[in-house]
Amino acid sequence: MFETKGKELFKNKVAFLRGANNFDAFPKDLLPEVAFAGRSNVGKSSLINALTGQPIARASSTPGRTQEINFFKLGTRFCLVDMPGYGFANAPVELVQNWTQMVHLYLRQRRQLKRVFLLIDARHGIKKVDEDIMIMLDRAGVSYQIVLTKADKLKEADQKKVFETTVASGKEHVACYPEIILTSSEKGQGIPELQGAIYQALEGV
Ligand SMILES: Nc1nc2c(ncn2[C@@H]2O[C@H](COP(=O)(O)OP(=O)(O)OP(=O)(O)O)[C@@H](O)[C@H]2O)c(=O)[nH]1
Ligand SMILES: [Mg+2]
Repeated sequence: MFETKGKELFKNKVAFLRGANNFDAFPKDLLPEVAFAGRSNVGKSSLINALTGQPIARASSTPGRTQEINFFKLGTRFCLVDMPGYGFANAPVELVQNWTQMVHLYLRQRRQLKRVFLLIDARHGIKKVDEDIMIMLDRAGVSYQIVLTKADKLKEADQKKVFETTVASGKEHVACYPEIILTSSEKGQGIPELQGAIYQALEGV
């Protein structure tokens, strides 16, 4: 709906602002933020690169690539926030504890956070770990929108199926935004829609 406005938003110059691994290191400036959360390897960093058209966020096939909360500034307009992923097998206990503490603090207390985009791998759908995060966000009253990723790995019929199941699951959650976006960072699918949704979240329209 706001694709043109969204596209304009992304004409702002992109710069890495900082990485933070504790609450005190979060940037103090009050630019509005949108954050990307989701299981490890779901494609958060890749999606940020697709949105900005620049390889600014480090992406890799090794789960747990992003371990800090990374802030990317778009001009003086807003920040994109790349979260470390959750739920990868054999993650060291300490890492999980640090993640949980830092991410929960960020999600619950960040006043300038306008919306969380919760990424779900289209091949797998919503898993128990995702449900847990959704419940936490519902309870904290943080509004979030589901973004399905890696659509290029599915046939069209399967894309449709996972889309419908995900819409139905989203309806069970009070803080979950009803519209779901199906994306592929690889093919550019859904990127204009997501840019529009970011505009909408920032403007509150
Ligand atoms: N086919 C396909 N592969 C993708 C897509 N998006 C990401 N990938 C691949 O998935 C892997 C993980 O991508 P990342 O963007 O690093 O994932 P992440 O969610 O940031 O991972 P963590 O930082 O570990 O939490 C990489 O090998 C990407 O190339 C997509 O749209 N299509
Ligand atoms: Mg990452």
